[in-house]
Amino acid sequence: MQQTGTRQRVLIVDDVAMNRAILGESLQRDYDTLYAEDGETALELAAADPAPDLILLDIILPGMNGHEVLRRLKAHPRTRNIPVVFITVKGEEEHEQRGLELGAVDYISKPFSLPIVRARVRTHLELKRHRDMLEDLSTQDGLTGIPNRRRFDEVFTREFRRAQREETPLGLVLADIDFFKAFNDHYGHLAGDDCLRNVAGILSHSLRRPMDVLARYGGEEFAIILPNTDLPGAVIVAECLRKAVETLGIPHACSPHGRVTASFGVAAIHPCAGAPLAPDCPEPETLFSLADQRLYQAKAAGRNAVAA
Ligand code: GH3
Ligand code: MG
Ligand code: MG
Ligand code: MG
Repeated sequence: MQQTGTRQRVLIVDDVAMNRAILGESLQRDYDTLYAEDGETALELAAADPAPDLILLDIILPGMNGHEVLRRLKAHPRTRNIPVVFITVKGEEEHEQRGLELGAVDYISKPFSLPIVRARVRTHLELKRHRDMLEDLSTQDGLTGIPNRRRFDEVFTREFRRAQREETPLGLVLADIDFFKAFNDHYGHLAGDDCLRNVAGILSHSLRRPMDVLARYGGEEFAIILPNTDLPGAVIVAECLRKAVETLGIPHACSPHGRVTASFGVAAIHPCAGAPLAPDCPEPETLFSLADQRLYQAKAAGRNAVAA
């Protein structure tokens, strides 16, 4: 995800050192520049985090040529959406047509004019920034700034499939604020919104590993995806989150706990060697509904509790 205000990154792929130097010198004032002299290095840098925002790609390269590099970029979800501009001596119409058909956003013939390269780069990077903003808006929750349900569904399915493929465990925690309707009724909807922001903030701060994903998946409901975490591990995380919400100490006059608390349901898959598809949990939805049932058990057990 692109942070507003960060410098955009341009990957320059050319086997001729002089070309890399000329392009780099003209772009590095405004952008972070990365360099590759062959296709393999280009693919590696394109898949890195943070990814480049634009790739200037030569066609004639030792080994894998530029067309093949672009084909492979398009074949992977991680690199598919990085805009690619061909910049090449292959100026004939058929080459340009092939490049554009493969999915390049632009085609510049060598010898190039630096001001024109700079102008085109700027245009494509502006488009990329706008696309990143739209992507953020469509996957972030407006109130709390954390991933929304759409993003949760995407990440959850991806992590579930990865866990099955790599035979690693995957933990899921569902959290629901206790007596939140009464909180709104007593303190007002704006205070309710503040409470949601604070709870989202403390949940987010309490997660230590960058791969854990917290999302708001409903009104006062949150989900936490814990890659590589088995059930006992996920219970420890959930207990720590429960404690963190309680410790926030937001007064709640209508709760028997006297403060804002949340209940947690925990479930996990443990694919074991030789049986990657846990037979009782073949689909992400099954794991989700298991965590949801346990959330209701935590509610039934008096709330401010973790059930697994
Ligand atoms: P329980 O302990 O069983 O979870 O009870 P509850 O009152 O928390 O559950 P219920 O589902 O009855 O109420 C959820 C409330 O959350 C009702 C709804 O108005 C409130 N809510 C949902 N989204 C928002 C929001 O964006 N802002 C505010 N302020 N309130 C919200
Ligand atoms: Mg070349
Ligand atoms: Mg609820
Ligand atoms: Mg609730």
